[in-house]
Amino acid sequence: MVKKKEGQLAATYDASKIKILGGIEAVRKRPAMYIGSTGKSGLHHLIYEVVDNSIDEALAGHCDNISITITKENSVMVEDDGRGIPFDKHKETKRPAVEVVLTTLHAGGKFGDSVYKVSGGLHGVGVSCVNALSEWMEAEITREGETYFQHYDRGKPRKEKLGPAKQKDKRGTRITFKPDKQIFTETDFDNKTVAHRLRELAYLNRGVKITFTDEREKGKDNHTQVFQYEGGILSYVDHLNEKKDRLYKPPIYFSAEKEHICVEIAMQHCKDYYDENIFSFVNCIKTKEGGTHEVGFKSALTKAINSYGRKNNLAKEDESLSGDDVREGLTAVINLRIPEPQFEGQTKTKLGNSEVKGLVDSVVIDNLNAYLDKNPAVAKAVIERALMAYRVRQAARKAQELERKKSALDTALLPGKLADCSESNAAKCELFLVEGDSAGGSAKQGRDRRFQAILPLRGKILNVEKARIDKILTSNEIRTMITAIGPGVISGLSGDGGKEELSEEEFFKKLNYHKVVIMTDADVDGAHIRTLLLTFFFRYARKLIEGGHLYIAQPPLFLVKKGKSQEYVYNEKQLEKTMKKLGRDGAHLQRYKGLGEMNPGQLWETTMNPEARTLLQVTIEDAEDADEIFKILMGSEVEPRRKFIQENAKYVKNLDV
Ligand code: 0RA
Repeated sequence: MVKKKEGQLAATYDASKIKILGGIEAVRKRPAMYIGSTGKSGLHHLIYEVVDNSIDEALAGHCDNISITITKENSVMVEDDGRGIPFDKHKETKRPAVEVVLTTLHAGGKFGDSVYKVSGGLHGVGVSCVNALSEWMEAEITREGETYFQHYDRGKPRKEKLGPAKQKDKRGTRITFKPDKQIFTETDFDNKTVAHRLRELAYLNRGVKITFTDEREKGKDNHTQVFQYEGGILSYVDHLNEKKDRLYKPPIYFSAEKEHICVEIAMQHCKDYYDENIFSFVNCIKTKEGGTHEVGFKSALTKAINSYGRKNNLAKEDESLSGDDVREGLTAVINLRIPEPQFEGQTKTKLGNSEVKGLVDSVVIDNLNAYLDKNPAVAKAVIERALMAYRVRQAARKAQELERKKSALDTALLPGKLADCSESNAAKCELFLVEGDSAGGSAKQGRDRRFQAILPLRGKILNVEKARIDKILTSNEIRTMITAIGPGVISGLSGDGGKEELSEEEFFKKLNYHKVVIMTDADVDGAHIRTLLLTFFFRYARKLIEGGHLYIAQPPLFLVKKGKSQEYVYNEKQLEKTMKKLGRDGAHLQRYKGLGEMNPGQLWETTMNPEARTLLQVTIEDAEDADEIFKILMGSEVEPRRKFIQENAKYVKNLDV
């Protein structure tokens, strides 16, 4: 018997408890199965999981404030002013309900009374998982004049305390936890990542006040950030388009509820901007891979605009606007709440529910028709903008057809400047995109011609952010490059990176080289060309990046010689080390400014030889962040652009290949 201390409840471990602990062991044994990874993304997932529960309480209308605090020791406190998780005795286990919630697998996912809970997929694994993966967790709940406290070690309840509440009318839930170093390879939270998600949640849940405090950032302006948006996703679109020239203000907004599904959409077209940015969410989860809600939205948008154009004689009978035309320059946020979402796709971020397509389609048609009828000036501007896109696209298509006819005669179709490799298996092949003819020459001589192909690029390629589609297609450098890599990989002529158009499998078949390596000089010009290439691939061949096929070569910055020994050095830090190792006296330092300064042998040895080189693999963090950065890069302000180019690390992570 456990002796019952004053103010403490006895912990009795009956059969059901053993089952519960079994659940926790399962989570600790295979954490990635529950939270995706044990790296940074899994770590952040812990916070989101806990915050989601408070968001649910807010959605149910019982809570207005949520605060999240990261402490100096990287523990996290999430507090809300909701009803408080009940702590009365659970019937079966005779334990406080909150303990059952925090220690039982999957009990957590359904303990709120909100119907919009996520079953499986990314979220909804339950706070019990967070508990299981934390060195410790503490819950403090105040409701009905009482405060209940419980401490857990690695998911196991240790001590608890029940007493009168300090403040009479106070209520709410506070969960504090410290991620377990035994589980996570990374335990430092990233301020920006967390802030980004919390801001997103605040946009998606109109009015909720989310206060984010990072105690590690004392004295800095991001120490405390408050996110609260009375306009919800309308404010979100406003924010996304902040720096752009808008076609109309404010954004178009509408919402509807049908068959327990809530649809909310905000959208706005921009003038001098040719891409489309559609961000969709289902139960606060970003559906990066799109799905039936996006399909419904897109088809309705095309229909509504075409029918308005015809009805009002704004477009000719034979001018049928395509989806790409009506979405050019569009920013839209789609926010869906649905009782039983089905998530599909590689990253489980594609909505699969088939009934949603027609539902969203009809909501958009009805609301957009009404909006356009009421706002003829906006309607006219939207149609004219789409017509312009239509005409440009027609012209581009014609140019492309002509081109195709011409090149049909030229069977090889390979650009003359390409020095191809002999290997025919694309999986083994590498294509180096090299800046300048002289470096291209060295690379051609230095390479292993069995599997390495070289394509020299002259000067700066087109700035794709500002150029229109017809120009992009007719740019020589881009065309040559597309032909070499495989014409079929370019699918994002709508500017969405080809999200819908090609399956993974089809894409692979069309790729002539499974590694495409950007090799530019280690100076500002080189960085600029690299950025231009990244922009191009991001916009028009995003799958190349997503599939991990795009790399950046790392040429050395210095050669240090002393006596008979010599060493290549790739960064300043390494230089420091090398100088220490070899000794400064009599050391000779050669700085490489360009690839052209190296002879073919050196280029092979330092930058191209798979045994010795370091390649940086290009990754996409997030389309929205990327959009932001490209805007800075290509925008008219020079200073932020220069700064970014100098830092230039956002898209690449270090990877030894
Ligand atoms: C179920 C019932 C009730 C509250 C909650 C769940 C609840 C859960 C969480 C998780 C984080 N914050 C929360 N706040 C509340 C209470 C039902 C009632 O009082 O009648």
